[in-house]
Amino acid sequence: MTPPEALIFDVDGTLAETEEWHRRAFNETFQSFGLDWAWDADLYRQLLKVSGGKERIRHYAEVYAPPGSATALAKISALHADKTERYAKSVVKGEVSARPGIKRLVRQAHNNGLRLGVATTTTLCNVEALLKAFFGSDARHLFSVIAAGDIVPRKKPAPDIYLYACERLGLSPSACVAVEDSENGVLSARGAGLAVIATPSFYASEDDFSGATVVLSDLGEPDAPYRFKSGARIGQGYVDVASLHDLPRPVVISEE
Ligand code: XBP
Ligand code: MG
Repeated sequence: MTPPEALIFDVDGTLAETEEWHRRAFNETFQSFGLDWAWDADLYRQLLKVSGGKERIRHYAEVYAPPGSATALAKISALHADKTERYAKSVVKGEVSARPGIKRLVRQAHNNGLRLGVATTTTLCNVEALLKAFFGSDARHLFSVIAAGDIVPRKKPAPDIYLYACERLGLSPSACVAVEDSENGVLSARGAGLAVIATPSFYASEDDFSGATVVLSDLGEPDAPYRFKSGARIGQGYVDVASLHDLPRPVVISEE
């Protein structure tokens, strides 16, 4: 099989279990704005069906209609900016750790000439902070494209962010492999025509991953193998560049 030319990573849940830090930051913001709102883990799992922090606040205010909703709806941008600042501070302090295999695969892929990209719903400065925390000053050289947040009008599960990332890389989606952690992410990548390695995150553990090419507990490490869940066989306990060659990729039917 032809090896892929690029790997495109989702951020939240994929590079790290960031959603717990997002949830805490949302709750701190609500308190500081005088809103008597508290998103516990069960509620947050439901709210994560809506991609994007601003969209999630709006959804909660409109659908759950808790006290203070009208005020919150009028202040979504300010609430979200405050939450973003709080979240980024946690990342900068080094509180968030990379999931197994992420740092190893990113560096190995780059050293082997694969292009690297990011396709995420989260805000750009969150991504920059996380990549800097994980890869230091190398981050800007490792990733050729960072597609984030509001750069496309429709967020995941729409395919737009992956189509945008592939276009910026100058590659066909069939030449790229996505790494994702959630059903919305898999639907987005698959809808754009990429093969998908899914590593379900804590909050997405009950999601439907049937659209993924392979589902693994994580990317694995040589001394800490992944648990295989379903789909194509890839690697011997950990995903590396050589094992990507075996990953089945969607067939492109060209229009004559
Ligand atoms: C996951 C999301 C994000 C984060 C919060 O993004 O839906 O909205 O929960 O980020 P992905 P913002 O898995 O695509 O990385 O508040 O910055 O939107
Ligand atoms: Mg994700």
